[in-house]
Amino acid sequence: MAAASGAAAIAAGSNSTLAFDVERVREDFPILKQEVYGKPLVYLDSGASAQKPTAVIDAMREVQETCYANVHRGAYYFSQHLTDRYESVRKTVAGFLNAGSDQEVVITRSVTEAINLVAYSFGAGLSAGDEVIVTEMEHHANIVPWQLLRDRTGIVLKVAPIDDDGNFLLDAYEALLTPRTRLVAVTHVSNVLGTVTPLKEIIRLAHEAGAKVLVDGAQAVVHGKVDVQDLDADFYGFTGHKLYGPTAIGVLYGKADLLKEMPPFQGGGDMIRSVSFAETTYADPPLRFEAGTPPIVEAIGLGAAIDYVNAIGHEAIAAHEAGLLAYATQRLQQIEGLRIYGSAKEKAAILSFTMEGIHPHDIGTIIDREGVAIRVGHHCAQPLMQRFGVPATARASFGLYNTRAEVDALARALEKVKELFG
Ligand code: 7TS
Repeated sequence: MAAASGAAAIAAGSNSTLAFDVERVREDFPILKQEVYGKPLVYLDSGASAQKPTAVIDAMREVQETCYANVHRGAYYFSQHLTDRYESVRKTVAGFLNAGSDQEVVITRSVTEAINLVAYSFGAGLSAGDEVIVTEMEHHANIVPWQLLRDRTGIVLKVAPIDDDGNFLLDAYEALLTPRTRLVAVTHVSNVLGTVTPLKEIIRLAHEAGAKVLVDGAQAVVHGKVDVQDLDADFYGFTGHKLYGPTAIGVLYGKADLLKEMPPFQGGGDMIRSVSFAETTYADPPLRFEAGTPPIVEAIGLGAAIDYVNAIGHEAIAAHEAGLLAYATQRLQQIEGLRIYGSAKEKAAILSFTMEGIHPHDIGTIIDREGVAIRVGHHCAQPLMQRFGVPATARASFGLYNTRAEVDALARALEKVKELFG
């Protein structure tokens, strides 16, 4: 696989945190040179989807230009070669999450698909009266699959609360656990509040109650190192496009003993051992859960994205983003009438806010003309919006390529919004 050009962002020396150079990182992302409305692009929507470095774009092009074929079926060179590369991405992901084995890594098309897979397949072992706990700050992707399961089987869905700052309330959660709790489905990082949930405690308490835990890691793998063995997570899902990789690729990590007992999610090629009209037997995991031609090129892109992030280093990225978050919080707090949602003790670089008397959509539209791209709306977390009594918020989310100058551009643009509405 092409060497990550992110290595360019690391100067000589062993301490990658000190060596992080955001201007050099930005060179890796061609789109950041674009202008919109004659203004430099200030991209503050990485929480929705991150921009792609040249290493990812090149890896996907290289595969399609030089060795493309279908995987897992060809007797010929290119198919075998690409099968090896596809399977090596499984190893890259296993290393990235510190999974015990690459056979615990299921390649999916998104974290949404990963969660639906667990809801359908693990959920097949649940029956009426069994309980699943989610939290108030879940993305719809970690709510609706459980409601569909509830409709199919009669499980009981419980909701663990948060406080007004967005902190996860461990005691209230513990009180929800019962002998009927079979699964806790919880986000690692809230896509609206930035809250980092106390996962180790959540998982320990769930296990004490005999329940398994599925973690939605969509916003977490981007901001810091994840170690599924240290967490003792039973399932952990994430999505490629927020991790500087392509769309239509995701991952489900699952403990081997759990995956082994789970029935297939979808039927088709690749997931079988043998098929006859009388009876079909299924492949072992992870292929049992990868029906049909997989997202081959996208998997190669994900592998390149992980190599890129690894080359820069999680510590360096986390330190850079923590600095941006602190600076942005301080800048935005100076704007009169601006309210920030989410000030949890541990927080990732996501800033949701409203401005008194101004609809978030107006904020988004006006600052767009200044070249500043943020997300406005309910962020696919309508129950969380209801929790805070707002229909929508504006949200700036930061990636490894963002700068303090861009935070200043955001603050200036928001001051303009105020002037217009003042
Ligand atoms: N879970 C969380 C925590 C997310 O933030 C998102 C996407 C998803 C699941 C779904 O990811 P997908 O790749 O399967 O679609 N979040 C957002 C967002 O915050 N703005 O746009 C998409």
